[in-house]
Amino acid sequence: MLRAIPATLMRGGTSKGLYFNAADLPSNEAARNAVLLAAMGSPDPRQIDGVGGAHPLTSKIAVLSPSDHPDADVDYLFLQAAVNERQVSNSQPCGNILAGVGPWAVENGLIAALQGETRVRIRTINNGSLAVATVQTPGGIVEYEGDAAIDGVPGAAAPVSIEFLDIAGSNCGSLLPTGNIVDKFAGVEATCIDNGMPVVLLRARDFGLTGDETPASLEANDKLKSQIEAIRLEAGFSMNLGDVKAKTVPKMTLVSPPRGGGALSTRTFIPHRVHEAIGVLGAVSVAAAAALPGSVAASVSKASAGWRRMDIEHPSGFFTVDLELEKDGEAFAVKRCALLRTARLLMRGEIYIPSAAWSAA
Ligand code: NQM
Repeated sequence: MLRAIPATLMRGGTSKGLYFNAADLPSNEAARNAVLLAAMGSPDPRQIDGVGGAHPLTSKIAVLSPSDHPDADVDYLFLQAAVNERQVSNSQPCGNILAGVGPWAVENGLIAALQGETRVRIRTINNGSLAVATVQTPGGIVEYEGDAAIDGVPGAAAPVSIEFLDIAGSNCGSLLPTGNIVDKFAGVEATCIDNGMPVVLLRARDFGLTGDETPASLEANDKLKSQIEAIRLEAGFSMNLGDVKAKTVPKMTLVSPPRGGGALSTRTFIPHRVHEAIGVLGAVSVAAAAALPGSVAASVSKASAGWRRMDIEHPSGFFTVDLELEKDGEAFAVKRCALLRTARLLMRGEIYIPSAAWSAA
């Protein structure tokens, strides 16, 4: 018999996924993953037997619970369900799905709403980092409608502002995990950075590209994809991530000079499909790299360490990051990172899971 589990379908930033209360999922990891794959309809290129949208950006999951951390209200575990493989990965955080966590936490009683705005302190379990999301709560009720617009999402919605605390090195141990501002993999110069997301920055022109190719044309370029994957596998070891073959990090970002007045232009492999925009923490990491003198990103960027706000260009517009770096001896440290997202409640109810998934453990 099908089994019903409470779940919420939400758009978080430019991604979409299911939000669960951890207590409603099996505690055994293998059984939990089987349930989540069944919920999304994976593995299947169309995810026809589930609610996944047949793309990694719409096959995402948030597992939420009250936090026992003194500086957090909510614990957020991000899980990426692969579309075509029987795989659920906790190897990366996700700042887009994070945008829905604050509203979900208020609506599900994990934190009491204040009049006007409610600040929700969130710990991302994947890497232990902390963030504060400010949710609009006029009259003590979450307001999803508003006039904030983000590129990659049609229309406008209520703003969810997010401030990240202490994210530099949260996945790899340090902002520049290889200890170098530039490395060489397979003869190609790269900057490896972790300001919330492990990212390898490569110059588009080093692959014979202009950098304004569409995601579809990059995805159709098999030679490019295998070159980039070879670099990714090598960089994974240098970034303290080990063998990344089955991991969704590091992300691979091709950078080129800005076209529309931003700091630089990007195309990001996440890591096999190409992002239609750019991930949140991906953008924050790219922004930090662009501000670091000598990096691959800085070599094509108009930004400098003094910039406080950076528009990162991506295939569907701009991603604005507020960033403050401070000089720490010869190196730079990240002092502040903040940005604007929106989120939308799409559906709340129960997702029906075949019994075989529950007994998968
Ligand atoms: O970088 C896509 C997304 C993401 C991750 C990915 C994200 C982030 O757009 O914080 O948001 O890079 O897998 O959801």
